[in-house]
Amino acid sequence: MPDIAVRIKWGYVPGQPGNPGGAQEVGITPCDVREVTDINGVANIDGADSSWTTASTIFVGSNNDPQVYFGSSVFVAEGNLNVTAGGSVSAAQLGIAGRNISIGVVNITDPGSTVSVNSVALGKTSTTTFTFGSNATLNISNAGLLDVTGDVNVYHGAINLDQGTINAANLVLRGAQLIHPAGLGETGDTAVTLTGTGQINADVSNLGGTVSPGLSPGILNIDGTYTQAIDANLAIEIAGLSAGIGHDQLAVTGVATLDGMLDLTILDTAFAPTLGDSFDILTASSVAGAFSDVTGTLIGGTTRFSVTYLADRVRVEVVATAPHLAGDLDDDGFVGIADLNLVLSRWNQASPAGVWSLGDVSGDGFIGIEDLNAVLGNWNAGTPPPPDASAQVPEPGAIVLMAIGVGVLGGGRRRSETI
Ligand SMILES: [Ca+2]
Ligand SMILES: [Ca+2]
Repeated sequence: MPDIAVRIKWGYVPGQPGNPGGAQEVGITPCDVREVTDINGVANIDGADSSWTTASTIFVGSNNDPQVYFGSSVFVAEGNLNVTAGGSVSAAQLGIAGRNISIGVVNITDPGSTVSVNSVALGKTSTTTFTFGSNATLNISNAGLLDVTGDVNVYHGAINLDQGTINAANLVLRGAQLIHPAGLGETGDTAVTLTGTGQINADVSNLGGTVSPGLSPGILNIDGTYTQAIDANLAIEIAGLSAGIGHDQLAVTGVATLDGMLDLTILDTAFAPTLGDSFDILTASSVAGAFSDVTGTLIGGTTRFSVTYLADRVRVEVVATAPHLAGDLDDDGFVGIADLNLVLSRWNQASPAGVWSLGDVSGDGFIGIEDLNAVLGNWNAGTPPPPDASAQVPEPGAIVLMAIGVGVLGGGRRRSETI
């Protein structure tokens, strides 16, 4: 008979008023409590001799109540479920932050720590709506295990893996595919992310979220298929040549079916991609489809990332291109305020040498006056983007004043740095 080590403060448990024998909830306010502004609950399942077993659903944060209370009736329900040092939880389902404005955090960490359920939902449990203002987080680390016989659905929220494992039939990132609950008149927040390193034994469908392998850079393994839809995003960081250490990789054992966005980011100031470098950012048994949009492809004045779809992988290669419009650092075909802001936003910082998209036009691994002059020296060149998509262009006089001011500042710092 395992010990039970559950601590719930201000939550309510089966048999208590408001929840007669219903689901076990961590950090839940009963629906008829309107005056309460903060309800917090914590359950710690700590140690190999600790377990929490229920035949019903565990809600962490708040459950799936269709009502939202505004004004004086707004409340925040925060729940935390921590499964550590070999503790185990078994339940029918796990719901995290299922109500608007609620916060739910589940941590599963250490070898032997396991949460076993039939299904998991982050955000509202509906296929067409999502919670807004809620914060559903599932962290699985250090060999922790989420063992699901059915599906994991992320309607809104984040799954963070740090050498953790998820077993499931399907893991579905919904996010941007969802619409706001009808009639509430609020703008929804659709952020859905799957981040980190570890093992997912499931078919993964990224319908409207962002998959970010690695904790700067790393490999995320999927034993199953990976399907990315038009509204979804794969974020890949590049800081070196080897997968896992130098750059992110999504390693899929099944078929990868691709659409949507690939977002490339050069990360490390010590690494600048050079002509001929290549990076296998996704591996699979086979690759179908292609990303509909790729961002972050500009490297230098004559080099770019090019995406190649091979039979069993997606490879990003550094290729030569015709000379790029001088000073167009953000690669929109126009030299203007966006490019100036890019230089100023990284002013006086180290940079991968010669990476235009990070501001280093001069190739000295530093964002400074030479880079500013490269932008100003070709100001207004190219074709301006549509007016509704562009920022205000400052008066010429303001540009001169700005350049003078930054020039004095930049020159001074640059000199002091080289002494
Ligand atoms: Ca530009
Ligand atoms: Ca520079």
